[in-house]
Amino acid sequence: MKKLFLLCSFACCLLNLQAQKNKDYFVKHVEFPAGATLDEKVDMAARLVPTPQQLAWQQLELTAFLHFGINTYTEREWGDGKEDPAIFNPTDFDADQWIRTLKDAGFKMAIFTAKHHDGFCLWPSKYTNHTIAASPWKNGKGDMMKELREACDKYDMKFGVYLSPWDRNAQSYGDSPVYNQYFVDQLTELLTNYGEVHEVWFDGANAEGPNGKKQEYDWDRFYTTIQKLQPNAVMAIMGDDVRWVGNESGIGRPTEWSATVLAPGIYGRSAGINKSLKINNNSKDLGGRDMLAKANELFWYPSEVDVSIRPGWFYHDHEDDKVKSLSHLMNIYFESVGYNSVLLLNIPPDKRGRIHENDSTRLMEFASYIDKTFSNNLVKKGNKLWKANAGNSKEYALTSKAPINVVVLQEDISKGQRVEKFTIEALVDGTWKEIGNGTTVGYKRMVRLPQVTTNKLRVTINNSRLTSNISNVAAYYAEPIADQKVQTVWNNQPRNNWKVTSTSPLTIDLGAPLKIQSFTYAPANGEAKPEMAYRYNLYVSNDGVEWNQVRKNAEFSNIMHNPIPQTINLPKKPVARYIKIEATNPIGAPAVITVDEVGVMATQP
Ligand code: FUL
Repeated sequence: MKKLFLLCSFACCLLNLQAQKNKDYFVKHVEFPAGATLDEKVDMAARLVPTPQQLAWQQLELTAFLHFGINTYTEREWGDGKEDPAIFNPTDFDADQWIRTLKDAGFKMAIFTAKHHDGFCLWPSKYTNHTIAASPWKNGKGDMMKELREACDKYDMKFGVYLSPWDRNAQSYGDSPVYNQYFVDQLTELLTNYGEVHEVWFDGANAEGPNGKKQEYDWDRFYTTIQKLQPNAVMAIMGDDVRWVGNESGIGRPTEWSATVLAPGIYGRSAGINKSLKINNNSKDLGGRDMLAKANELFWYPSEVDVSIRPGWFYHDHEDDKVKSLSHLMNIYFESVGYNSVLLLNIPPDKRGRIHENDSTRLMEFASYIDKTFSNNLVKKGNKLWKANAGNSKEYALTSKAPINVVVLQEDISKGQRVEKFTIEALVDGTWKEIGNGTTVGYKRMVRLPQVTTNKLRVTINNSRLTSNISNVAAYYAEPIADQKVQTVWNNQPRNNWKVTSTSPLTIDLGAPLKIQSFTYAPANGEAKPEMAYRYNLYVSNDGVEWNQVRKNAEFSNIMHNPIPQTINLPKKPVARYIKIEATNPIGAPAVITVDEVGVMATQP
């Protein structure tokens, strides 16, 4: 008996030790001990976790890039550094409009090209004359980074900076220590004078300096400068917190390991490691078992998908009609955010210094579509943590029998990325039918499926590294997106329930209280008319008596020249039965808007 007791205690002790071991996490980096077996490597890989900064960054999901600078005025994508600052003269620079638009579109951080490869600085750097101080904008007295900072503060938007290491204007470029000092000085200005910075983006593009010498960057020094001045910032691309997905087309990987064997380019040893593993940012598999077997180190180095809403990164007039369609943008969204990545979508402000109407209209459509699709999760209790071992399944009831075509899975990555293979089944006519499968999950995996009507799902974790922590299972119905060129869904409410209670200002009783996501003004037949609306105030009400003003002195920008539907997103989604729009035409007289020219996207409250 005593022997049995001792044996049991010993076994318990071993189990405890094992549990203890499994609780040990490695933050951001782990080196495998010499001679580690594949099983030991897999065990360690499962316990590699992000830093708090990397985790917070991943949770942003949607971030925006704003390429703006001397190229905006030259039709070029890469300036050569010889541009005359005199050409830089935005006529209507409006930081508020940039950030308000991004906020309305659901973005959580904006990254600005403080300096692109041409070396022209959007802030009055003390260390060069090639800055906005030498431009006619605000007579050389302006500071764009400061105005952008203030707008970010106003709209609670995180602030990031793109500072191109490659500088085609700096004379010292290629004279490594001198240029490195110059770069650190500029970095210090940006990271000291503009409040909190959450992402520092160092482009990988590089070229020979004017004297033919190659610039050897002092990445260690750049890195410590960031850590010292902005400890909450992640360092992207030529950094070791955020990895470039490997293309600029907005396409992620269906198998996306944040715990990856790809060594970040800024370490001296990285080129050798990546060469011996025969991998680069573009490789298909950066963290599977085959790769673990060959590797000695592993990095928490999650992927960022950067892509422009237009063909170019900078604004060009001729691309005004080439803004990506909603279906294209949604495809990008599903293959970035839905593939365990953060989307960094570039919206290049135009020559005026404003986000162009075509881009903002598309962004609002994008936001409404995402809102509409993902505000109706059909899975019950999907966010109850499920600790799944390989082979485990779990059934999830739907709120009702309904058509679905998207399933979202999430792992609690603060405990590591672990799922290696999963299957999704739906109960159809009493039998389980496989409707989807995949490999990695990570922070978020969206699986698009052929439409199926069901009231129950079964998720199986076929392969897992240790125990997977499934933090969310959700299902949605995403409406098919029709021809993008002509059709935009901007009203989803039956108009026969509506009653016009006043024509001036136009006031509509929607028939019942609704949760309003957006309001659209679509000039009849897409035509500009003298009496059309330009400036407006928008109100909502529950009783038609007390009004809540949701937009004040706003404008349907450029609607006279481009009379396409303009959508006003209402991120707070007010619940209201009445809407009222007070509008004036382009010369300030009362505008005429008919009920058929407005629409709302709304759900039941
Ligand atoms: C590239 C740059 O060369 C492009 O101009 C752009 O800034 C893009 C985000 O990164 O490497």
